[in-house]
Amino acid sequence: MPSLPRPLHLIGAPTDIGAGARGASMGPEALRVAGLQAALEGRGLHVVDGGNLAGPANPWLPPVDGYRHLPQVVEWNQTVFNAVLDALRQGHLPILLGGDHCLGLGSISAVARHCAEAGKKLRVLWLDAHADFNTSALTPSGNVHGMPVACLCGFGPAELTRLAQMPGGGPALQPAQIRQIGIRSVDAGEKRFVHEQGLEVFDMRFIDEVGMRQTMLQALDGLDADTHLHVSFDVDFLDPDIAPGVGTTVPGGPTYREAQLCMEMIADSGRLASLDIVELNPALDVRNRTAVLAVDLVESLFGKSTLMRGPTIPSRSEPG
Ligand code: 6HN
Ligand code: MN
Ligand code: MN
Ligand code: MN
Repeated sequence: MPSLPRPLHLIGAPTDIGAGARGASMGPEALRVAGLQAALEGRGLHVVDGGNLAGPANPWLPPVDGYRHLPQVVEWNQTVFNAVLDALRQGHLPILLGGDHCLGLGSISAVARHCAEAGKKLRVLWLDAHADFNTSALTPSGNVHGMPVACLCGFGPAELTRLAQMPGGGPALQPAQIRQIGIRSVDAGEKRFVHEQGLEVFDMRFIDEVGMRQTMLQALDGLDADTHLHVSFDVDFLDPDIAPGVGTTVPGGPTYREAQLCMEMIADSGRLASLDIVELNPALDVRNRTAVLAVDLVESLFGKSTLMRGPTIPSRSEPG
């Protein structure tokens, strides 16, 4: 049974502090220009745009001890953490407009903290071409946008792994709470670490073989009324043919229809309670088309479908 619609709260985080290319700092404005708020309001939802957060500029420096811009990454994530936690405590559904994917750390740390306070279970869907499971020892780049999942699981610098301040001092997430979908680029050391930690990865090979529908049934399996579902949507999840406006394109991603089905099935679960839209890079886009596509997909994520009522598909809605 879907929960009552709560106000959506847009939080802009205009930075590319963790990325390997400049430009994701323009993401929030590109999503606004593409009509995000009006599209969601068109679905009958109440949308509050809280504007943009502020933080340090990008000094564009090489890595120090395996991290690029760690002090600035910490500052941005602390600010995102505070804003997302505020929105959740107001009963709003936060939508983080990135910004690069290092901000998933602050956002999901806040969600984990909120779930701990509210006694809710947490499931995270990580839609991405990349596993983002590097550490300072494994990273080929030093870019922290390749590390947020590892940091959320407790593998990273204390300033980042302790952001959530979880009861008992543990990490924000356990690998068992995460489902990664669309993965097709994992670095060599990162791959070993993903296996070691037992992350559940629905990679493109899996999606090719079983299809997006079966993939999503598995990724969403076990959600109940006490589960908070967080979606971290890295726009490079999408095939670069339809979504060129990202810094780290990887060929062979989900098609338009596969991505729509993914979003529609998440909407059908009725559990979506927080969202990141990250890695959109307008400097690399073509006439804002990737932002327009992201808005289209987010509409589906919030329940837009082609027909009011389609023919019945066996076991389309899972019992429970
Ligand atoms: N993203 N695995 C590469 C790295 O530098 O660690 C790419 C990471 C991309 C991160 O797209 O959010
Ligand atoms: Mn990512
Ligand atoms: Mn990515
Ligand atoms: Mn749509």
